[in-house]
Amino acid sequence: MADTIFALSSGAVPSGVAVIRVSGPGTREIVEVLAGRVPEPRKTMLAKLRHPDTRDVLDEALVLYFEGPASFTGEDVAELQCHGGRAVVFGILSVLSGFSDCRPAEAGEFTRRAFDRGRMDLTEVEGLADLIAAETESQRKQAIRQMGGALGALYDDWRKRLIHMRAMIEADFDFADEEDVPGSVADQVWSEAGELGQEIAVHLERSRSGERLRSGLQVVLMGAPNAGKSSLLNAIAGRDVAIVTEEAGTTRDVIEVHLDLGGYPVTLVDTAGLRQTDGIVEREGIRRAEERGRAADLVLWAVEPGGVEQDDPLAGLPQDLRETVPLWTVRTKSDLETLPERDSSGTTLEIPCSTSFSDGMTALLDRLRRFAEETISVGEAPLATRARHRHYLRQCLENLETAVQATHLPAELRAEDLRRAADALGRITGRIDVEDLLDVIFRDFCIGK
Ligand SMILES: Nc1nc2c(ncn2[C@@H]2O[C@H](COP(=O)(O)OP(=O)(O)OP(=O)(O)O)[C@@H](O)[C@H]2O)c(=O)[nH]1
Ligand SMILES: [Mg+2]
Repeated sequence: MADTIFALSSGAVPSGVAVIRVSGPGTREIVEVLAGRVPEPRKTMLAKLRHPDTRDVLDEALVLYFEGPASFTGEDVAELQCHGGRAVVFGILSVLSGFSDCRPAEAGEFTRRAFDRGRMDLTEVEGLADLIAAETESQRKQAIRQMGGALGALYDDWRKRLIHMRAMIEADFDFADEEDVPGSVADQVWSEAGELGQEIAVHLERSRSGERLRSGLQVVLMGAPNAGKSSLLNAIAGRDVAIVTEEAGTTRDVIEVHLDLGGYPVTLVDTAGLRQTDGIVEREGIRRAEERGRAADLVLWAVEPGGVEQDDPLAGLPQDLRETVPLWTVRTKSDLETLPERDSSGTTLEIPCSTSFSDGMTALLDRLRRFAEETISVGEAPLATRARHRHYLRQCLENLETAVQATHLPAELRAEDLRRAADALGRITGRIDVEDLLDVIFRDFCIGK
């Protein structure tokens, strides 16, 4: 029999109210001993919680009881909503450890039990983790939809279609000798398989948006030393995050701030100025700067007045980065010079900007917000949100395409590829052997969830 587990499920104490959650076969008895009786399921009861031996009053609390399987974990669950004082909470937790087969929960263990009992599939579990981690409105929306099962339902539907197709193909080759089974059944199935492949390909194409929304857009400030990158970061963050001096080569570490731009999550990254140098620390800073730049969704290339030769405003930026990452040139310190009208035939968007005037800053932030919106806006359709999803979607699609294209192969082999495609989807929702994955997924949770 499983242990009964318990944990403080609300945030750090002291707090006004603290919620202690208990789940497992011993829950009923524990509530009875502590509160005197077990409330009707799902009805709140105000009760004095007493020490099992001394009968001392530990606290007066609201007690909720959920009878399994109609509970979060699928087991009997109780929630003790007590006062959030340190001594109250730790007193109750220590009394709970005294019950036999009752122990503190591990991180994510309540949710793990919900998954093991089929109350949630893996995408819903991940949605819940994302909801707890969500920092902006759009992240919250995406997480809540995924936690509600929209993504899992989509994959289940595709999986069922694949299983059905496979059954049709197998039926077709079982009866292939009989005259009155028209060969067009198979043709029909393969054309449906082709259509499903298209749907999955489109979904896969859009999965980057879902992932970016989950993790935030990476916008990296790069440029020559002293170009004004750190000043820009500080001005945008509205606080003094990075050190600013007139000395070239001030910043060496990579510095991040998390921004909420109109509900969209953006991580703005400040980096070391790029130049040839013998300093080991600075060289490492530059290496890291370029590495972050390569992984960026957008590079803001900072150029100060007279900072670079006019014929190549991007001088100093590695060639591969110029070609692969979207890039805007930010003309910093625009207060120091009246900028000449620029030829708009230039390849990058140019934004004049000064941390001494708010005008350019507002325009820059506005453009960033629009960029975020265009890159990661959430439509109505559920999006894949993790590299894990993308991995199995790709696997599914490859198998499906192999099945559809292998017209020269016997139907048995093609049906086998359909099975593999369906299995790949089953791994996303956790319907199929994912044991090795589970620890990784649940480890991300906090204790008490
Ligand atoms: N006038 C004016 N000076 C600025 C502006 N932004 C930055 N500066 C000055 O430019 C100098 C360098 O600024 P930083 O923000 O440290 O430049 P950086 O690009 O981070 O430099 P490194 O970290 O050395 O690569 C400092 O003396 C700032 O005060 C601006 O908008 N107007
Ligand atoms: Mg700096």
